[in-house]
Amino acid sequence: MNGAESLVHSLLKSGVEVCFSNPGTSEMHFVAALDRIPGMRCVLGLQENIVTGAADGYWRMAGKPAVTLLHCGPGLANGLANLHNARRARSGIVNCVGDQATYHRPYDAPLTADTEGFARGVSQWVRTTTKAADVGADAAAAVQAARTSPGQIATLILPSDTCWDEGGTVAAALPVPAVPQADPHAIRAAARVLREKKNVLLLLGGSMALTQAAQEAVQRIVAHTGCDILAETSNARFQRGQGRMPLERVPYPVDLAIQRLSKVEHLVLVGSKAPVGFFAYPGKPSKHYPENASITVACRQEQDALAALTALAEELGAPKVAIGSNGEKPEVARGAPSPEGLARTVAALMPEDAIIADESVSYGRGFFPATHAAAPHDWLQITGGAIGCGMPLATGAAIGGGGRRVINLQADGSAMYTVQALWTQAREKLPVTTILLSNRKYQILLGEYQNVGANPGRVAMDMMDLGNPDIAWAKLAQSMGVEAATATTLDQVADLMSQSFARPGPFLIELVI
Ligand SMILES: Cc1ncc(C[n+]2csc(CCOP(=O)(O)OP(=O)(O)O)c2C)c(N)n1
Repeated sequence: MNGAESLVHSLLKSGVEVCFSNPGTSEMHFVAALDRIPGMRCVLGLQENIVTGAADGYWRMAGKPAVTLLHCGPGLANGLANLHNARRARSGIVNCVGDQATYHRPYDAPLTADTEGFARGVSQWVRTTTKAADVGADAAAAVQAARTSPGQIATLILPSDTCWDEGGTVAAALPVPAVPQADPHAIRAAARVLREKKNVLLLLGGSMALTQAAQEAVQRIVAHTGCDILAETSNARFQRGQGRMPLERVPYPVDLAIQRLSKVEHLVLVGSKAPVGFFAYPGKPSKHYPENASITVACRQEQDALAALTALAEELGAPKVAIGSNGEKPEVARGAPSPEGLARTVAALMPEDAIIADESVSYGRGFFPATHAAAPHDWLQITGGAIGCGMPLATGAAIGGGGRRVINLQADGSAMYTVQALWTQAREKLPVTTILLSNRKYQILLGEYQNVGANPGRVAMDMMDLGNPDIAWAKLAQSMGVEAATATTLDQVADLMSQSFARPGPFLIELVI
């Protein structure tokens, strides 16, 4: 057995079943092993940022890591932005990066790079294997690292001779470390604040704190103490809709965030961080909560948020209460597109258990209020601010979601970073409906420009304009095998959404806004 075969067998033994890949020469033995050994679903992405973003989406829905197959330092580097987003989402991913053979590295051939250096900035675990006999054990260690709570990026660099040399040894799965529990003292301290103080904000972050089960405990705490409640601005996976709390998030715009948090005297954090601005702005504070607010960490990000929230509810003596109805499901909106109208239409039509992949950027700021009463669904956001995440995320979420419909709410500028993901959706026949928000500009940057106190002139305007030429979205999608149509009204979007939900494969609706 060669090293590459031991790699595939060991990954399978550790429960890894999907490989998102963009291979090169140094990975040919890995590719050959995947060809010979059944059991791994191999999905080709046409740029590495598709591969890494899809692995992120897969983890968020499947709760287990996929493996990525990447080519040398530059291939990994192409995937870094979405690995950055994945790290912020606390997703578990195993990256396998093929690299120069050990004995070839000293010759400094063109693709030789500081692969470990590239990996380190986004990975909690990095290892370069040096011989075939270690490949299996290193792969098992990488999976173990990826599965360590809350989810980690593990990058295994494989010089090509470690893959083609004989002597590969299959490794058994290593135990997944138990999710650490919150400190009982921290729970008691948080209970004291919630019981004794006023103007307390319970701030939730991370997928574990936003599951329906966690929200059931949150509902008890809120009903019993009357505390304020919010989720972080960006969340990896948020269970929403009927049966879940109508939770809002810390607003993104700095002034709105400061205003929303202005009365907070005590912050209790569960899987979250005290809110700060995405950026600094001249004359505005970095921290968006009052300077003298106290901070109590009830549960750290890697700790078991469900157990912590349940323990907190018990410590408070909060009786069990049901999560109430979120009201009537909205009706489909008609006429000219508006953010609220689109949100209502999506809420009206989304099938039960849909997955929303949200990279709607400026248009989607207010999508939450109008979608609380939708059918139960999962909402995935871009977590690290590196745009180009939505389409790959939707792709991976569709594979991890086991047939559930994915609705990708997708801003046009961000889409153009990773538009090739559509091709993967077509090839894999994935149930993804993309609603492409075609405003033909970098709208958010126009606002940001004004925030830093400047007025855009011709040159500045041109740098935020995506017209001239306009992107022909329907043709672009069709060229990659995705059915597509353009809508200019909400009535048309509603019709196209219904049509697409009735079909198995992907569909893109360009909504001109
Ligand atoms: C990787 C990366 N490159 C650049 C940026 C800067 N940036 C933030 S938003 C944005 C434009 C977004 O435009 P679009 O997706 O069309 O959304 P809109 O602002 O129109 O709502 C850019 C370029 C970024 N956040 N991440």
